[in-house]
Amino acid sequence: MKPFVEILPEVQEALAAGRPVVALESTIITHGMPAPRNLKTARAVAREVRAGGAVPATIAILDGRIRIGLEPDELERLAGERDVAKVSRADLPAVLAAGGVGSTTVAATMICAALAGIRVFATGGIGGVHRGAELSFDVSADLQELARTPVAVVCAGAKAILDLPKTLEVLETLGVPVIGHGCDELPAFYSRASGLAVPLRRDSAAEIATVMRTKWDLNLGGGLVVANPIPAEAEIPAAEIAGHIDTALAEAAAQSIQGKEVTPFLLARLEELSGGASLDANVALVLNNARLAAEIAAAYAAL
Ligand code: PSU
Ligand code: MN
Repeated sequence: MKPFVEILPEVQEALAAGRPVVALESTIITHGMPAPRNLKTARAVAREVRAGGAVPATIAILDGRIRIGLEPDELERLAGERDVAKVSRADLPAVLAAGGVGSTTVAATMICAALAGIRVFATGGIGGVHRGAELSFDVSADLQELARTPVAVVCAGAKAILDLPKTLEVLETLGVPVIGHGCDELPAFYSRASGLAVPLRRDSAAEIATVMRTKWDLNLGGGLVVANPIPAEAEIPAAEIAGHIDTALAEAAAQSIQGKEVTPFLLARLEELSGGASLDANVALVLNNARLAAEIAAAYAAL
């Protein structure tokens, strides 16, 4: 593993001492948000993790190496670079072999976090089952990864552009615990509620850490979804964003957008259609998830 993985000394020291570390993904930086907001947000998310008493470890691929934790100039480089490969499980070996640069999705970030021994990861929203998946078969590799890699992913639910009932069904099939943090309904990314019951509810970081610990002590392997609703003051009511989502989906279909491009296309169109409101909400929910992830990492480290 060694030649492929480089861990920032600060992160390595924290891991060796059993101090809390939170993994952060990089696809949200390169494909999820436009510059310069992406870099600003990435820095703010890392600060939020530190404020919560954990060490942030942004994960990406630079010059053919998996990097666990980035120096400030490296984060800036990644955020400013164009045509960065979006790297999921399937892409990891080829990008590393070619010595390339890549940003890691939820799936790939989970893989890299687990390699480094990091158990908690914060993002915006996980990928899931796309609407129309019964015809397109478009199901994010994030779901399979949650079934196999032992990392807790703190998110605001699955992205609202997806088919949330089907996403929940697949997570159940795959044996992935979905824990609502202080909520009875699955959060719907931009909105706090989805009308769908969340399978489990826990109200504190300590209780969530105990579920994680128990799952892994049982040798069940795999990850967990910790679904954390967007703060009330930042949410976009579901009815308000629904029309924009339909419009963006229709445009994606008309333009035959496929594969990896689907999610970035939809997020970018939603931002335009909502006059920037979806981006503001996305930033707010990621920061909120970073705060909770730091708390969970601290609670897990204390067990
Ligand atoms: N969360 C966000 N914005 C994003 C993503 C998550 O707030 O852009 C990224 C994550 O990297 C996730 C990916 O893994 O979107 C899902 O892509 P796909 O649907 O192609 O699997
Ligand atoms: Mn897909």
